[in-house]
Amino acid sequence: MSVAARWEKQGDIGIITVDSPPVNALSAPVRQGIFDGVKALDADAEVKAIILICDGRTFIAGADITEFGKPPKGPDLRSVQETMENASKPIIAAIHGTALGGGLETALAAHYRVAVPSAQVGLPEVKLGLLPGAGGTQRLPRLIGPERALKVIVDGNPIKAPEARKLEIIDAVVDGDLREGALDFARKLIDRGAPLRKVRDIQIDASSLPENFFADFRKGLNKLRGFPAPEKIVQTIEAAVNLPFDEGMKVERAGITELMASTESKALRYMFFAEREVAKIPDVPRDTPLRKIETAAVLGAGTMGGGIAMNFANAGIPVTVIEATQEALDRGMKIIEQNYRNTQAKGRLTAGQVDTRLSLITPSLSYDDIAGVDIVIEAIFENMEIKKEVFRKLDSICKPGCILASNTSYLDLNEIASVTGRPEDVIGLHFFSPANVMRLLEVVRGAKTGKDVLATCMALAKTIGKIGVVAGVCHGFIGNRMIARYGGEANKMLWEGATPHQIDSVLYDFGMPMGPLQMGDLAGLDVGARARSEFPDMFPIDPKFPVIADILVAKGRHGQKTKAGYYKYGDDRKAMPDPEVEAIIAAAARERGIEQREISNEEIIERCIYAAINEGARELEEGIALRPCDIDIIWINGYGFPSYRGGPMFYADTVGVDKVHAAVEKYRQLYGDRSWKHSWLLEKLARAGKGFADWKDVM
Ligand code: T1G
Repeated sequence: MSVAARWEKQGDIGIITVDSPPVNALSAPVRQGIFDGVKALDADAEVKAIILICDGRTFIAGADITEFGKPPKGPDLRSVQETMENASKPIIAAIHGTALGGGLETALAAHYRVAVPSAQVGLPEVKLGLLPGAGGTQRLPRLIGPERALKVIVDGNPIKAPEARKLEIIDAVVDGDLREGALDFARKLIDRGAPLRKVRDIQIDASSLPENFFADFRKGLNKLRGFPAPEKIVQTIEAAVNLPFDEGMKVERAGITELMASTESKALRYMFFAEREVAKIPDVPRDTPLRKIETAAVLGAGTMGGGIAMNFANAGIPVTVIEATQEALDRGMKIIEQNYRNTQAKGRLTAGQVDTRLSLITPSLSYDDIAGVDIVIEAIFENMEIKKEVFRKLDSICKPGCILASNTSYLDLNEIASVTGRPEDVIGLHFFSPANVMRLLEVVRGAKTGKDVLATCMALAKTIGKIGVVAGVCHGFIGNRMIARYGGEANKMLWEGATPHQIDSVLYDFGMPMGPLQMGDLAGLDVGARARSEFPDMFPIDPKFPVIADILVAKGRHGQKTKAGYYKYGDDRKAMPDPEVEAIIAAAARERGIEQREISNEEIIERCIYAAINEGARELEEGIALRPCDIDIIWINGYGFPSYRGGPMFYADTVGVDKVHAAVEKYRQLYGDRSWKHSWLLEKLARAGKGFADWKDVM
């Protein structure tokens, strides 16, 4: 008997209990334990039925993702399932927590399934770039029909137990103690001599499918750029409809084998663990005591401040919003309400929920109203002197222990903290716009930020539905410092002859949600131009390549809002290439003696993406980023870098760090050190033939 799964008898009912924290994933010992338990109990003449149940927080949450890509050990999952399905007595899967992926597939190989009301079941493999590889694509369509099954598997989201009961994925929802409920269910099966119902034997009536069902479904897949799994899933469901079970299983096997080896799936599996890794701060123990955060305040009711306040209200935390004037406060509150009403109109919130959230947001003009809150987040002008003044005030008004956070995107947090008497309570919480939508939160750790403050803010990130990533203090922290290189190279290539449409198209095809120039038009070119003119030292400009956007703004081309920026826009706000812009740039280039040339698509990728990778490598050297996966999480959740490429640092490994390094060296020779500053880490990895996955080996 393996420690991962034990078995016992209670009267004439056998019970196999899986006990493999944290989520009872189907590791080799778990598979071996279930396999041996079924064999032993099936051979025991006294046993009339067998229950498969799990200890801990959940039923089996899937295959053990950490085993992927490693040589298989012990019986594979399909062998375990065959042993279950061919047992001589009924097997009942008793589900709590989440039965996901291989966990649900194991349950589908049982003859019956019961679950507690709070349980959820699902086949989320598509989110890992995979498809259910243990019969899920063949059994689920037999249980709930191919149409529903296809949607469930391509969607990948869990189904709550009551809904799963309706769909007949489970046979009973048991109230109270799951084990007792399962035993009771088993006894009833024995008493009524219930059949050994095998899901694989259920026939699918292909005639019930709407005409052209699969073809029509495929049309909806086009928006899933770069993800091969959904198409493969369609093929397996077609096989379930058209082929015998065992033939369909071969199609499934071929599909998952191909997907498992794909870069897209490796990237998504990497992201799965990366999202969890970034929550771990090497020098901050997991059990660091947290400060309570039961009330909050936000300074500034502008776009950022309003969005930040909504995050707290959404999490049920009362939040006071402070503004300098009644007019600004009223405007801010109006925008907040409008945002909620828009969500309500889309059916994602009820009127009652909106009212509840609005009731949690209190507008105020007085700092006195926030003297007792647990955390204050300053979201006002990006101006150091103004921020210092505000933090002096907060330091004098806020209660001891209150966390004083700045939403600054660029400024030196240590300098802000230095004007307070409590630098250990000062931290940066850099939200990405729109703050109530974007999942990313850069948690900027000052030199004196307390470990408990850091741990509290990382936990708060999770509470308000964000992914918190720790960043050190530097100009632009992790994300914006890298995006400046990315955008800087795009700007240079405009001078050198690439068109806005070419640059944006190449980067869109690479997988970015939108090219940098179209993004600039969307945000408003005047916004960046104003920032550059007000804070020249914050946005150092390469004198050889001034910012084209400033030239366009000077000509009244502010972007979408003026129907002209890098592109021209009709009433439909569709970006159309504008020969006038190309002429403006060409003329400016001639004036500056910059020779224009044909620029290849490959050069655009290298110069924008590799410049960012090089900057990311430098951030690792400086300790600004804790790990390459932190950088990748930031880019995927803050800038829409394609998840199927795993983030810029993961992407560098797939390209080959030596290739990236060679290109960086080439561009440094051509353009100097400004955007291509030397990274000894990149160089060391390249020379060692290693990737960022092994960066610690060379640090
Ligand atoms: N394998 C290995 N480790 C896993 C794991 C898994 N499947 N799921 C979670 N963990 C680890 C996770 O890394 C973390 O570790 C800890 O467990 C707690 O996880 C054949 C091929 C179950 C809903 O995709 O969705 O089956 O950081 O922080 O928020 O067809 O984990 O503590 O060291 O997420 O309470 C399909 C993935 C696999 C489910 C729990 N299954 N897991 O959420 O905890 S592929 C999945 C989850 C497959 C078959 C195919 C969630 C959860 P650490 P957590 P949580």
